[in-house]
Amino acid sequence: MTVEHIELAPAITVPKDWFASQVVYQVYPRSFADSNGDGVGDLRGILSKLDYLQRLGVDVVWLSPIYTSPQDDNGYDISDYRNVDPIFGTLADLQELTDGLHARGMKLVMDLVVNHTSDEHPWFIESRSSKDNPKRDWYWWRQPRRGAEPNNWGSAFSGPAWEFDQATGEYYLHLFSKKQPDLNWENPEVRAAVYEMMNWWLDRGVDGFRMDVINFISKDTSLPDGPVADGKLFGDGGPHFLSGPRIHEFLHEMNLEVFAGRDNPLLTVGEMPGVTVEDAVLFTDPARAEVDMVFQFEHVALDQEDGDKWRPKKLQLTDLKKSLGRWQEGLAETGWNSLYWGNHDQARAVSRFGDDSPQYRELSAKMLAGVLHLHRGTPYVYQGEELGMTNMSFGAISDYRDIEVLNHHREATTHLGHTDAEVLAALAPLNRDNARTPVQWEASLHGGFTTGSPWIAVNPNSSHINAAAQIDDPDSVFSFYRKVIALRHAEPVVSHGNFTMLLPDDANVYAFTRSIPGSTLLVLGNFSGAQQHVTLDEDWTGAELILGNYPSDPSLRLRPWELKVFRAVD
Ligand code: TEU
Repeated sequence: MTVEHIELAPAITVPKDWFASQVVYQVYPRSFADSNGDGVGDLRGILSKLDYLQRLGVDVVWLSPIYTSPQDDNGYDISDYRNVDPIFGTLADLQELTDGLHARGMKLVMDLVVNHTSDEHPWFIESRSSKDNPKRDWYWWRQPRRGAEPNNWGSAFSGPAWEFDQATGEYYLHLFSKKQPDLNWENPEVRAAVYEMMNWWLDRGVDGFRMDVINFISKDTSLPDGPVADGKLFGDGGPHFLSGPRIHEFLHEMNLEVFAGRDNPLLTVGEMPGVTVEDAVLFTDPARAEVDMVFQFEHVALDQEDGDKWRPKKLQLTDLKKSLGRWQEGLAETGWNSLYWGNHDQARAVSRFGDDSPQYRELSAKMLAGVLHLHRGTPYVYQGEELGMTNMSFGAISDYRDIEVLNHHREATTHLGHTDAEVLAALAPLNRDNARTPVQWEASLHGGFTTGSPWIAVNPNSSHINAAAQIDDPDSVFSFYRKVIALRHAEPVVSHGNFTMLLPDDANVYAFTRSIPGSTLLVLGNFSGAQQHVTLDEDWTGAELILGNYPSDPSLRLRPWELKVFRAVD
C-alpha cells in the first residue's frame, strides 16, 4: 500500500497515515484529576499528570469538552466554544496544557460538539428570541403538528426530541437533552461559524478534533416520522438523520475549509453512531478528504437486546469476532479503523468484556489490551482502563449523575410502569456513570482524585486499584499497557500489517494474525475463565513468544484469560 506524505518543514515529512502508529488517550476532565479541591477534575489536574501520560507512552490526548457550559450533559452542551468553563480552569491553563503535551512529544485533540449547542449559547438565545430573528434558521424550528410535536422522534435522553417554546409558539429539535438544541447545518452561516471556530482552535496549536455525533448533522429536511418499536413511547428518527443525505458533502467542505491548508499532522475522528462499514470506507478514504477515522458502535451494541442498553444480554465472543472482523476486512484496503473497548459513554472494559473478579481482573484487563491494540487501526485508551478500573456498584438512583440515566429512570418508573428496583437492575451493567467515577490515583481518601468532596463517588476498590500501586510494578496492568503501546511504536507489523481472523467459530478464543512481508504475529486471547487448547492449520512450533500475561509457555494452551502473542519470521 503506497503512503502519500505531507510536506512539512523542508526536512520533515510524515506519512499521511501517521496515526497508524499512534495511541490516543481519552481524558474525561471532570473525573481525571482535581487540582483545587472543588471535587471536579480540571485542566491543572491534567497538567499534574503529564509525566504519567508520557510514561504510559500514549501519543495523543483527546480531551472531552472543557468549554463554557451549563453542564446539563457534563459539557456536551456548549454555551461558548472559545472559552474554558471556570470549573475546568482558563484559556491560559489550556494553552499551558497544549504546550506541555507538545513539549513531551504528544498532541492534543479537542472534542468538537457541533451537532448541537447549549440552549444558553448566544446563537440559540438569539434564535429563540423571535421568528424573524436572523439566527432563527440556525436551529430546527417547526410549527406544532395537530397541537403537538412536529414528528414522533424520541430523544436519546428519553422523552420527545422536541421542546415547545411558548414565546414563539413553535417547537425546536433536540436529539439529546432539551438543553441541547440541534444546529441546522443546512444553513451555510452555521457551517461557516463552525469552521471559523475550528480554525481558531487550530491556530492556537490544537492538533485535531474528535467530532461528537458528527454523522447526525445532515438530516432529512422533511423530518418524517420514524418507526416506533414495541414498548417505546416515541419513534426512532435514526433513519432520517444517521449519515443523512448531505453528510459527505458537509464533512468534505469542513475538511477543505479547516484542515486542507494546514501543514502539520492533524487528527480527525468522527463519532458516528449507526455508521456502517460501507459508509466508513467513504468517510475515511484519504482520497475523499473527509475524516481520518470513525468511532463505530456495532461491537458495543452486541450485549444489548435490539440495541437497547437497558436490556443487557450476555455477549457472545463469536458475535464480537464477527463484528470486529468485518470492520477489519471492510477497511483493509481503503480507510482506517479506530479501536476501543470503552469511553465516557460505555461501561468499563474489564467489567464488560473481561472478568472484574479479584482472581481474573488483571489477567483479563491485560488480555483485552493485547487483543485490541494488536488489531489494525488506532487504539484508544479511556482514562483508568490502563489501571484495570472497573464498573461501579451504584446504590440508589441518587448516586447517579448522568442525565441519560436520570431521565430514563424517571420515564421508566412514571410512564412505563417499571419499579425503581427493576430500573436500577437494568441500569447497572451499561450505564455511563460506570466510566465516570474518578480516576484512582492512590489508595488514600477519594483515590487521590480530590481533597474535596467528589462530584460523583469514587469506586471503593481504589483501595487496591490505583496508579500509585502500579506505575513501578512491572507486572501491573499499567506496565502491560506500556508494553503493548511500545509494540505499536516499534513494529510496522502492528501499525500496518494485514489482519486475518482465525477460529471465527470458537466461542472462547479470539485468534488472528498480523503480517507484513518477513514478519507475522499470531495473537491469541482466551475470553473465558477456563483453560483452552488452540488448534491451528499452520504450524507455529518454534515461534517466539513476544508478549503474554502469564509466565512464559510457548505452547498453544491458553490458561484462563490468557493472552499470547507469537512472532514468526518468514
Ligand atoms: O454520544 C453520542 C451517543 O451516541 C451517545 O448517546 C451514546 O450512544 C450513548 O451515550 C450510549 O448510551 C455523544 C457523547 O459522547 C455523549 O457523551 C453525549 O451525551 C452525546 O453525544 C450528546 O452530545
